[in-house]
Amino acid sequence: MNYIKNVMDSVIRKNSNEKEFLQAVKEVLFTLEPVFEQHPEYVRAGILERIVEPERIIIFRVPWIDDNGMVKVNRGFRVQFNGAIGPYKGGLRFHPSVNASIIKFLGFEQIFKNSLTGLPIGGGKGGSDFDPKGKSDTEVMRFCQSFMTELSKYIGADIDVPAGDIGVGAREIGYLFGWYKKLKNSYEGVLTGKGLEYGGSLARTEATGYGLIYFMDELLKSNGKSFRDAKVVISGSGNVAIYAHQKVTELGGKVIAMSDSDGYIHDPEGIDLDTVKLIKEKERKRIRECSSIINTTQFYKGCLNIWDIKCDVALPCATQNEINIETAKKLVKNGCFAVGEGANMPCSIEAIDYFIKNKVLFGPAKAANAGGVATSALEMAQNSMRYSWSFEEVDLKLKNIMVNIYNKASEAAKKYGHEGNMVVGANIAGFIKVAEAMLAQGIV
Ligand code: NDP
Ligand code: 2IT
Repeated sequence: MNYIKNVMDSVIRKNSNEKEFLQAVKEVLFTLEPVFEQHPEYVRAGILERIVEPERIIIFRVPWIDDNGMVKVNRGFRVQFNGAIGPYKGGLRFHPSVNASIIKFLGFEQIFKNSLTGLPIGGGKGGSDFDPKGKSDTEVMRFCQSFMTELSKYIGADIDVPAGDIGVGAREIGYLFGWYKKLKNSYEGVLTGKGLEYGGSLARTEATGYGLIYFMDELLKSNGKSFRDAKVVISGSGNVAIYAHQKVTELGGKVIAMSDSDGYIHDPEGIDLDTVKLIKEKERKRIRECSSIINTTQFYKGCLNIWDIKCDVALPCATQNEINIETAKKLVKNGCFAVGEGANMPCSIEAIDYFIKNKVLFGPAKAANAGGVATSALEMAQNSMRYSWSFEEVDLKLKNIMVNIYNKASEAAKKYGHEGNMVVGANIAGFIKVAEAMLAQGIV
């Protein structure tokens, strides 16, 4: 369709050096063709031209003092991408690779993901090129305080509500929340992923990993398959990977490999989750340490080689572009029948096309990993009510949300002529709600 190609060309012209952002936009735009054929009013209202342009990007200096008294400077970002259906919502990533392209790709994806949850949250994302690895707790605290000193000018419980992502977990959220409260003298649900003692929601820690497995379980069941006795490979060993492992195991599957940025561990008997939790969550050490605790667990250098292992289900839960076309071919050749994206954009566009062409059951990130942000929205709801639900209540709501996302995406795929294609279905279902809200609200 010429219209979509013209919009894409203009996005390429304006953001030519932002390859991750261009990848994320391209992946969405070309799946929306059947929508624009049926909705000429979206063209007239410039919905597409508006949705690819962030409402606002804030970039700021973050100076802090390390334990040796040296001043360090990092760069902070917040992109408030689209506020049509609710306050901006999305995580903060602290990782040395963070730049405008990465934050914009994540913010763009977040618009559609948040829409799919069915909850009132707009799309946003932020972060910094700060690396929490190897820093002391006091260094991390000073960094978080400096970061929040600037960020606090732009966020609020009804404006923009950040949360965690890579490198931002319970410790960082605690420091960020404490400093916001001190600066603003206001106790509000301005962040999610908070500790249970100060306004966090039960099941938020588990939510992305559990949600991924609830979604994939639905996809597998609808195609006559299940996790029972499935051999599963999960990349990463952070928040998403750990709780995906827990739920896969509960459903009778066996997780045989996990990784971090140094390499991967393989255990044909099944990776021992308590050991991974001890090493990664508690001691903040490298995953290779697991092999010195468990005899049957072997460590191999090079994180991307994890996909050489023969598996039934692959769950990339580390970072963007972990799986390219060569890796996709290897997985298919080895008999992998399902891929679920726990991470954001872990598969390249060519890899996704290859999976779909080869009838691999594919759960795209926007749908499959939406459980985290959905539970963040449940945390916001509980904060507004000044009340909290039990673990079972939140977990049940999460499960229902994931099943609903699956149903919405499969119905949209069918309605627009791509039955069974969850990529097309998730993009279209996520897009239409935002497009309708933008149409109703006029040119803003
Ligand atoms: P964590 O920081 O808890 O864990 C990240 C894991 O991925 C670590 O094992 C890390 O290894 C590995 N990793 C990170 N970057 C790289 C890299 N460049 N190369 C290889 N390995 C890497 O983050 P999360 O588990 O929260 O996030 C994982 C993914 O899930 C991200 O894509 C995130 O955007 C996505 N996501 C997270 C949600 C959440 O609620 N937390 C919600 C939805 C999606 P190491 O320790 O060596 O750095
Ligand atoms: O990518 C994501 O959806 C997240 N990192 C979670 C965002 C959130 O606001 O909980």
